Amino acid sequence: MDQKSALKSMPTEPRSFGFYIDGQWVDRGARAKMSVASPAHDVAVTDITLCTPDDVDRAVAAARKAFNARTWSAMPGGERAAILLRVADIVRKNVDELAYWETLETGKAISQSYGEADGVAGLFEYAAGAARALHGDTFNNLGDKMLGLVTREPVGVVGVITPWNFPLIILGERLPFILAAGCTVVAKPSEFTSATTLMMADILAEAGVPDGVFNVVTGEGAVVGQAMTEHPDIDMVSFTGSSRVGRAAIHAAAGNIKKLGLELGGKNPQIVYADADLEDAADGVAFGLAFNTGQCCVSGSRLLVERSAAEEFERLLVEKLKRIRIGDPLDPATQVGAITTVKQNETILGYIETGKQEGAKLAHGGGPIDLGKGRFIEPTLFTGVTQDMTIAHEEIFGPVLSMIPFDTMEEAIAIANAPRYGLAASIWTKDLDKAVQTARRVQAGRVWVNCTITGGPELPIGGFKESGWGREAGIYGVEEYTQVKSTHIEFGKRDPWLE
Ligand code: TXE
Repeated sequence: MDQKSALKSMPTEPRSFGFYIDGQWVDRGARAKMSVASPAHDVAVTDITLCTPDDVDRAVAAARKAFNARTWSAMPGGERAAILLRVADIVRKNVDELAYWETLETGKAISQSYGEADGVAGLFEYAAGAARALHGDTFNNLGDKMLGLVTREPVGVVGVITPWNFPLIILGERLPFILAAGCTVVAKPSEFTSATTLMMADILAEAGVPDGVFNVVTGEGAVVGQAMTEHPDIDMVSFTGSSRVGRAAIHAAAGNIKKLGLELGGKNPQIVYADADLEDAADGVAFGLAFNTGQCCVSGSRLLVERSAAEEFERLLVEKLKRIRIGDPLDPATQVGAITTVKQNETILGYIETGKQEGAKLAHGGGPIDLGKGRFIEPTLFTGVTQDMTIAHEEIFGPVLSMIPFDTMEEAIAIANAPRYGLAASIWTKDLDKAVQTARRVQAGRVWVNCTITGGPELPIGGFKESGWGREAGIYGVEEYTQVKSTHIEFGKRDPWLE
């Protein structure tokens, strides 16, 4: 039995982490700590330091010192690329450890954690190429006397605030690109899932990332995250999380007019036309709903089905939902694990109650699953959902799907675009016209046709409307962490202004 197929045991005692500033692990000292329990086992697995605003100051000072020293920002792209490739290599060597701790803290299926750790290696490899490819522009059309240069410079010190649903991969979609651009970083993972971000500090150091380039502070959002979004010496914050905190970050960033990247909520439609391969579509919709227990910003949480196929599709989907393997996330056969936080568990069950009270019909699921320990929720399908119902437009962030029938493409697009969010959309049809026309008109940063929640580092990530600002990954993702400078160079004798 290889490591991937063995059911790993629980740690015998919680793993204690300090935090990481200027290439040094900082002891917890007198600071308070927080114990994190595995959502699937109710066993304490990690101890996290609750950093203070002073710790944030020290981390920012280290990142600023490293940025100003220019050891990283002025390093040739090729050399930065070599280091980022080494990071990818070391991530691959540590994939077992990373996947294990990711699953212990988030409750997600270990097979998924392996995929995500491997994905992070791929993101570093792609960003290594981008570090070499990043370039500006030249204007040679300004006449013989003038040459125009457009250069890109790293934006400076970047704060990265990440949520608990994908601690490793969300960091992986940002950090390699920020480093490729030549910036330095202060990262703050969610207080519920800090382990893998802290583990990345050792991996980056081993790969040769200079001290001070990557720093990690841990602790509560309202203290540590808030201190970062307000900090006068952080040039840009990349925030991924709730729209509520995203909005607060916009206000906090006003102090020094810092640049913001925001990836916020979603209420993503799965649009199924009657001519789709309904078996494939049902499988994809089940995956889009249940992947990461629906705690996913791009979850397909609304099902828009053409009315003529609605009955047949509901039957196919319910049959698929019954077959999802939910259970101990450390079991390699498990497809869907636990709900990460106590609060999120209550939120999801609350929305299920609201759906029932507002008159939606429960076609499948609708409650917790009792496995004797941990927090698990059945994949849940509501039919008879109308646009005015809460479950039709609010982000639930759990395995709850609202089915809404439509008659025409116009109507499907109108329903798809109704919520205030615009993160992702999936379209299922064999008709090229419908696929492309719908894809062009749906308001979403990511569109999938006959697939869902897939992709690689090449394509950018981000949202329309209240789903956020800016783009991560792809070449756009590196450019996001640069600022553009225009330089005019005049040749020869100046035409005098004064006679
Ligand atoms: O997110 P928070 P929560 C949505 C989802 C979920 C809801 C609440 O709907 O039910 O948000 O989740 C840090 N200044 N998403 O409350 O609080 C916090 O420590 C700066 C969507 O857990 O937004 C963590 O590191 N930072 C989403 C991060 O922000 C602050 C992912 C996210 O936590 C802060 C997660 C503050 N004042 C939740 N307060 C997605 N789109 O992927 C907290 N934080």
